[in-house]
Amino acid sequence: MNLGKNLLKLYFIMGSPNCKRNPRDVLREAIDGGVTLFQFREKGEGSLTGDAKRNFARELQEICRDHHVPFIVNDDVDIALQLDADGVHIGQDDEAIELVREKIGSKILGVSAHNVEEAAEAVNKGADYIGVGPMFPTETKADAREVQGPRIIKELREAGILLPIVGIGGIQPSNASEVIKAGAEGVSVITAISYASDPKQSAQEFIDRMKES
Ligand code: 3NM
Repeated sequence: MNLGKNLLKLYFIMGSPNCKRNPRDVLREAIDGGVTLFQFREKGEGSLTGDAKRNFARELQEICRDHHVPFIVNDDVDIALQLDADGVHIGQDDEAIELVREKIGSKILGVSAHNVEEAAEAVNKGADYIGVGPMFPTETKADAREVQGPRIIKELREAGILLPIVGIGGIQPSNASEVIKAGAEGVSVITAISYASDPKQSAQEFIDRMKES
């Protein structure tokens, strides 16, 4: 799928463990503030499984639909297909890229990549965008790799990787423009929005700060 120019700009990721308030309200408010794409990522302590996970995903999908925000599922290709989600995001340890592409057809496919080799493989195997991180220190992903900084995005661009890129990990309104300046189309954010006392205001601040870059 050809991603629209600004679709990746403010890519919000969230699951129930990332919220201190009702996740449905958090998502609605974040979308009101300008989130352009949403990823359902139900991982970590206390995360839902089975039917509860699927039903929760469906509720969040409906909120996205009502606001015309694409809904992407992290890792779980089965749920993505069952719900007819707009896409799937996979990491390096998940199912093979080409297999997922075969299963999801023309839906959006995102792949996490950490270096030129992984990025080139994602390009060759049909990813629509790559997620690159961690940009900055993060406590949200227990097994996050060493901080790479926005410099890695510049390196990928210099190596000829043309696919859309989103940076991830520790991104705040104050450092988002560094990620864009390095060559990314957008930023992926969990806690800077999901834990914000005012998710709408946080999302708006991201959008405003990135206009400056
Ligand atoms: N992936 P926050 S870092 C889900 O480096 C995820 O690939 C990362 O959460 C990677 O915005 C990360 O709260 C967590 O730092 C991002």
